[in-house]
Amino acid sequence: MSDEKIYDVPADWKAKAYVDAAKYEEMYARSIKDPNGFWGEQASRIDWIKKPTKVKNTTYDPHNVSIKWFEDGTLNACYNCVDRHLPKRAGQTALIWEGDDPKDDKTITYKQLHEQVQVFANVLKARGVKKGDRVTIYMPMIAEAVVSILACARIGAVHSVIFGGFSPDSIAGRLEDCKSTVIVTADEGLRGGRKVPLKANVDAACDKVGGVNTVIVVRRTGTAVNMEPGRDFYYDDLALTVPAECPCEEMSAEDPLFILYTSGSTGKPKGVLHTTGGYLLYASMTHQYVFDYHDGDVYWCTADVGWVTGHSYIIYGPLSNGAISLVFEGVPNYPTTSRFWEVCDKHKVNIIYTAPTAIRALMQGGEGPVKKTSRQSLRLLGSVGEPINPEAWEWYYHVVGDDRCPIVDTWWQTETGGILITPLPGATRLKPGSATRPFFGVVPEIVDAEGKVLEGATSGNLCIADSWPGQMRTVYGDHQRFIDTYFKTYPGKYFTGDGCRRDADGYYWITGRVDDVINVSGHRMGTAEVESALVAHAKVSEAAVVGYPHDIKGQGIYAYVTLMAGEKPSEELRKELVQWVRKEIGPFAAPDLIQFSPGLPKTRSGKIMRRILRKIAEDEFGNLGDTTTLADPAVVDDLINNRQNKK
Ligand code: 6R9
Repeated sequence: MSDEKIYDVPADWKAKAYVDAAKYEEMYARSIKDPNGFWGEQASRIDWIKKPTKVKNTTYDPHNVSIKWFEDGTLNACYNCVDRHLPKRAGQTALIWEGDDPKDDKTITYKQLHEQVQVFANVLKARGVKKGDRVTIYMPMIAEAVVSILACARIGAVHSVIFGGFSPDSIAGRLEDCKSTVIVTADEGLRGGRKVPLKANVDAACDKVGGVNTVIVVRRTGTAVNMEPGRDFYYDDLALTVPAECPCEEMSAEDPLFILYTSGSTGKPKGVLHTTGGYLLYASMTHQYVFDYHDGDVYWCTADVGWVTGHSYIIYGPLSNGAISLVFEGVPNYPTTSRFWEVCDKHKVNIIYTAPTAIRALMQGGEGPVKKTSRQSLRLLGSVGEPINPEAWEWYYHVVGDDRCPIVDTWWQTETGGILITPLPGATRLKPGSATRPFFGVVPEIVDAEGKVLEGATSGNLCIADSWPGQMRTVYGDHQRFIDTYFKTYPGKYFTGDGCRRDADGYYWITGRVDDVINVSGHRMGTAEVESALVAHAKVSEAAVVGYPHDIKGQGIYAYVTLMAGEKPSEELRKELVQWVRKEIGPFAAPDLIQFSPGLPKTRSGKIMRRILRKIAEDEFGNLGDTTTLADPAVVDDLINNRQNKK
């Protein structure tokens, strides 16, 4: 078993990292034994307006889940990411922006960031935004995305960032849920040489929901877009009309910082709510220790700011640490598949943090496009978003890292705010494919289906026994849904939705979701969302969606579709349905395979048996388990005979 393959901590890492193996054990033990003492001390890593005297006040009691950290402290997150660095590093680069076109780049110092954020904050204020108001941000990967997010934090507005790949319908649903009246967007985005009609998507979303009174448009491509008089304003016009200075709002540690929508097994995406103090402290601390970030290091997280990884590890973690954070507008294979490594050489990147799906896609192009670049500046490689298969891990390690750079495979979720299970590069021996050990303060537990805690080497469902500062506080506007989703399955514990194995060395191996969430190229979505998009099509009567193993995407989307009476399956209809889902949710949710099936396997009470559909999609139909409870067992033969070819 590949369990036995172990990479030792390199000697130079042991010597110079913040934490070596002995220190990890000592700090971890302390963090568990005395969370109040441990986190109380850590609180001083951020600047408070009023220092907290209380540390942890949390309960997972399913009748009354309540999570508060540092509740009597006050602070401002933007101040921590920008203003507090000015005395020492006003002239230091805060952001390196690398455009989609390799000829486009710029740097922004902390002083410039300070100036730009204040102007943006004043623009928001001038449009009536106040503390506690929700501001929706639908932006490409340009510096103004970061600036607008920090501007919200500065004035105490709650940002809700929507990934630029989402459709007008998805934007509309999120606008409606958080009732935001102000949207920040750009005329168009630019990715891989292609234009993304961001403003047009916002217009279409606004046509579906009322209530938006301001759309602020940053010029990216300069193309002419529809501008609704009285509602739509170009950012650069508004910026000319406001003062240069804007003070930071004093926020309570438990005041909301942002909402980020994420998919679960049922229903509409949930508005995951993060608050200010605990989140910021946790993002900052994990960024420093997991990436062993030292002053002057050039750090690059390739995620989009529309996902939690962008929030915590492009913006709040690195900037609170005074880091140099690279923001990349493009994609790994444009103009060529050497792009990632060329960016590393161009900006002398020391730490790169990316997703297994990108690694697997680049692997297909072989070593050539990597080896023609130097990559000498790289010291540490990171992975996030989905399990990294050992083959991809080894390729990342040997081909990209030239056997020189440790890999930190970081497991966490939108809900967790920051990294929970991860190696620390100076402390942890690495096993390819394992996220290894818990971060400070984190107590993973593996439970069986009945909730019994399993000890030692075992596998089951992954829970976390107690709270950590970066944890989400509620589902926006629906605390009961928060409780039902995360604290009811295994009362008294936070249930992650992931399956997990622990080996004899106490290493954790995340095996993927055990609920109806799929992870396609690191994009998390509920199968129910894709199903409801499909059944919204006039010709579809019923749909069931499952994931299946996909060489590059990790999981692909397999849809079983039953048509309305009288409709005939055809290639055209297949294409039409794929286009339909792209339009309804976004391009990343388009089914890879559609199987037209006259019926779906259902129990006599009418429940679709997804277990069977999953097995057929995985080509494991020799082993379907018990099918005797099916209303019509003959359906299964038809499904097997007409299954879609993966190649
Ligand atoms: C940060 C992020 C969360 C889900 C999570 C799990 C999967 C993330 C992983 C990983 C194995 C890792 N996941 N990191 N699985 N190893 N290192 O991705 O948040 O988009 O909310 O997704 O992603 O299944 O439950 P999010």
